[in-house]
Amino acid sequence: MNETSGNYQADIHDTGYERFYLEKRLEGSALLNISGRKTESLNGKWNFAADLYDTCRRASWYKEETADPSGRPRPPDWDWEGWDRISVPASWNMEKPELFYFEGSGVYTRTFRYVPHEPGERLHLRFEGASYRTSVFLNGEFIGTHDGGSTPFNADISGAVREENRVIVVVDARRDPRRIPMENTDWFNYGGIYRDIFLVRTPPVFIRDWFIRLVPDGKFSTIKADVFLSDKAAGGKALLEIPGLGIREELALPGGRGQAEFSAKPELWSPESPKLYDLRIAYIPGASGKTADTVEDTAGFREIRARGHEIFLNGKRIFLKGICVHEDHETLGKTTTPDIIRAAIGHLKEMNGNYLRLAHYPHDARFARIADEEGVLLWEEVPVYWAVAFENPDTYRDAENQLAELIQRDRNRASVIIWSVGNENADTDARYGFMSKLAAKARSLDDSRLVSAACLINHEKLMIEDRLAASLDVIGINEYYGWYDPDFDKLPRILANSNPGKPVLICEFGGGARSGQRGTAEDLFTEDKQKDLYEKQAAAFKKCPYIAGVTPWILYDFRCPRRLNRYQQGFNRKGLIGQDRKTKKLAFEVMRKFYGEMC
Ligand code: GCB
Repeated sequence: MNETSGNYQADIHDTGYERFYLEKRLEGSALLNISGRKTESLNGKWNFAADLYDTCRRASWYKEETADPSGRPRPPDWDWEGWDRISVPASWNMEKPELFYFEGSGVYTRTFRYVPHEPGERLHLRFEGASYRTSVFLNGEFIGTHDGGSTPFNADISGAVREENRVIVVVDARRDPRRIPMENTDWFNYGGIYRDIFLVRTPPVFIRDWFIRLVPDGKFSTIKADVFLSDKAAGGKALLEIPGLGIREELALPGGRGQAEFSAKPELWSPESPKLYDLRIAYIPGASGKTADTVEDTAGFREIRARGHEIFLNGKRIFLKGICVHEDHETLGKTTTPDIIRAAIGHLKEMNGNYLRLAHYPHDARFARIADEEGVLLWEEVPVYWAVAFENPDTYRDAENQLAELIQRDRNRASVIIWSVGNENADTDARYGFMSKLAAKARSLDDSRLVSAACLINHEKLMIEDRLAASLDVIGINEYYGWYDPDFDKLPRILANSNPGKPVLICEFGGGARSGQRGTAEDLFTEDKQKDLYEKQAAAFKKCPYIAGVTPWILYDFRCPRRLNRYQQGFNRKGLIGQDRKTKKLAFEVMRKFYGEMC
């Protein structure tokens, strides 16, 4: 009992209770590259409670205290085993009708058994994605908190794990103006542990990450490799082998990391020929030459560069024929599967496309892996979307961390050619500082890709104008002429007025159409109007020399609480295919034809 307040539970007066949970962070700097490691899945049914008032964290339920500090018994308000069961991974909104609109804290719990396989091994708990703020507890101990709804994170739980374990995960999906994204977005706010969760065993000192790429010098003959150990105090060497190229290179690892460049003549990766090589990295700590850790991965070698107003893949000019896609499924929400990813890639190829914009946040890690195999180029982005709290340093830290986690996760994927640092943000000094710093961060983590963002048009001068462009390699433009601005003729004028000096990607255009709704080219939400708009857009793009690619908005209709008219019914209907991910609208054929004609 709290004597001063006279209440039974002091926590009910503690408005700053969350501070404690923000002191220990699970962040990108500790992100483990799990490629080639054996994982033990914790997917399945977990006990779950919707904890609208965040009482698990306020009242420290994870401590499982059934007495107050004076020893007086206290009735517990939780009931782990008595709670409902819910699937992991899943967007909780899709699990039960009463959770459809739930945006609070959800408490997940389960038990697991752990028996070490090797003396001194470390055990990591790995999340591929949970939205948005995730606090992790094991056996009564607070492990750490992660912010960001779409990037992976892991916690070293070696100090807290036992043979029989209870893990508790609190996922808070509230929308908040300080978060990335902020509280207003044009998509549905799915919550929960919606991607895989598993355990990973490593040796005491292990290979935490690596980065292998072709040096982008136009010669296609130098490979650069970085290897990062878990421990900065560790040394020794790494042996990197790429058998398909006859490569066996040693990297010294002073201070826990090493870098090397070596000559090679790889067969280049491209959409037409997505050649991947197997690679293996062994960590050899001491003079005995004994291997302490090994990882395996695949790598494609390709060069992407921007020069003048063109983009070059492996030295050849390329027009990026793409489409945007959200991670949104009618029955699974934000949870995805390899089949769903392959089907989206199938639709892109049917459209004669070679490129996807994964909007507006990092998609499932398997997307880029499958794109590597299938030969699809990718734009990946962080949800620095609309009116982010650009002046808030904590918001910047969150955005930068999400960017770092995305880049570390996917920088070994040849398919990824562009990092985007944001979408349609109003031009203020704070936004300029925030986003140019993010662009610099992207470059510091990756010297082998292009950096972009969806930039701005000056609607008075009718030209592409955004001071952020100076920090980017490629200028992205979203334009909705013929839809939000019904005066389509502004588009050709804008394209003629502008002299961007860099390649421009039209990273959005489009209009809404409900599947099967017919009418004339004047009737809103008909397939006929959408088709007409696409025809006009395609004709304007063909005449513009500096457009290096386009990604219409969007491949599939997607759920969106802002879209409530009779045609939309809770969905953004700008898809070229309906929400069933099957029914094509008339404009699909327009894009198929346009891409078929573009080289
Ligand atoms: C945009 C946004 C996208 C929206 C789209 C729309 O410019 O970038 O997230 O969904 O427009 O449909 O209005």
